[in-house]
Amino acid sequence: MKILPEISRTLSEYLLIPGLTTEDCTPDNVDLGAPLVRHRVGEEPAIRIATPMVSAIMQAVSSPTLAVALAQAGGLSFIHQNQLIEDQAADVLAVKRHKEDVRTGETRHRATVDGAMRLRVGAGINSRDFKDRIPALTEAGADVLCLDSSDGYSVHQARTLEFAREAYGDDVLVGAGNVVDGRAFRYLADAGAAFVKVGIGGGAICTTRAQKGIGRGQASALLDVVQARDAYAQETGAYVPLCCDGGLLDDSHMAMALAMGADFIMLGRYFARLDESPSRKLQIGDQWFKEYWGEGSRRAQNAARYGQRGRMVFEEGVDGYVPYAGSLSDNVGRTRAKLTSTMISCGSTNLRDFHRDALLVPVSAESFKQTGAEVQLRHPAIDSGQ
Ligand code: RVP
Repeated sequence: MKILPEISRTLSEYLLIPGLTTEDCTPDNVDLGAPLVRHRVGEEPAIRIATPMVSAIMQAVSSPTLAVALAQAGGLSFIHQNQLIEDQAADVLAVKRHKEDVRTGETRHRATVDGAMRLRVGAGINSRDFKDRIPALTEAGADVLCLDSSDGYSVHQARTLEFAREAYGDDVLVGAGNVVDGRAFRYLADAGAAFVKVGIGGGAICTTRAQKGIGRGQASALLDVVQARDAYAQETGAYVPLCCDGGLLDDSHMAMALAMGADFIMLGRYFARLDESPSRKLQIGDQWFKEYWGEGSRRAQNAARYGQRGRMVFEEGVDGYVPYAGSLSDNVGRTRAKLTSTMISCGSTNLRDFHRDALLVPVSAESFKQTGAEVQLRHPAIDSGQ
């Protein structure tokens, strides 16, 4: 047994200190583009995204409708793998058939598209039926795949990556994860992962930490893995992008994750709240909600993701509701504006500079109290003295 000397920290425990904002730091000059897949340092990756946001590999999140809207907004979806192979392949095909959507001038230079101007889409896979699922998804036109597991530091993931590499070489790109430390990153990078996903236990609907005692604060996990990624790039010349996955409660957490070195962000709750997510919208009192459930919940029955056999013996996720938040394009547009504004304050015009120059500071418990000082928000009933 060994205990790490540092405390496990979350993204809320840091703030960014502004850097010098120069004339170049204007909204039009800020590039939020990120590499999605492994590439040689100094070269272009096979896939870039203009908006560093991808949707979680979840039943309640990544449907073809959401995938189309997110690709049009410059991000990318991963169609969930908790369904029959033929159904998932049909979902992928449905997105790839949206070719005509990107012909219009406005969306063209922002949208995430392939060489034939078809929208790009990703798909989840697992380390059990990969020998059948990978060929079917590839045939359907998936641009990138991602191993979907709560704990990716496993020989099963390495074998899946090896199968993809031997069967398809560089033609099939497979991300792996999730991990929370540098050792696990290195293992998956050596096994050929196209990108590595970071985060265990931080998801809004996740109970893994309580059920199994496994996980790590997202900031600590990310900082450790970022160091390993940079060392790996120096040593091998291969840059393996990092995806920060789960537990991002507000837009400032996205800025923090990107500042700490994440290349892009995976979100479940954020997208589940929107019109385009596949879950039911319902009214409770005078408020609208959308359903949102974890892949580790009894409802999802995603045993493959949690290494359980057959029906799930115990749950690692909950089934609930999140406040409805409107359309994807409005929300992603607002988030992009906030990230742009943060980067301008920090004096960066692209994510690579942001990674290099961001100055972060841990905050004390007292600072939290000050931020949360109680102010009664204005309300018509108070204003009218009723
Ligand atoms: P969030 O964005 O906080 O909703 O988190 C989404 C992430 O949570 C997913 O990408 C996945 O890694 C994780 N997840 C999904 N289901 C569960 C669960 O049931 N425990 N966790």
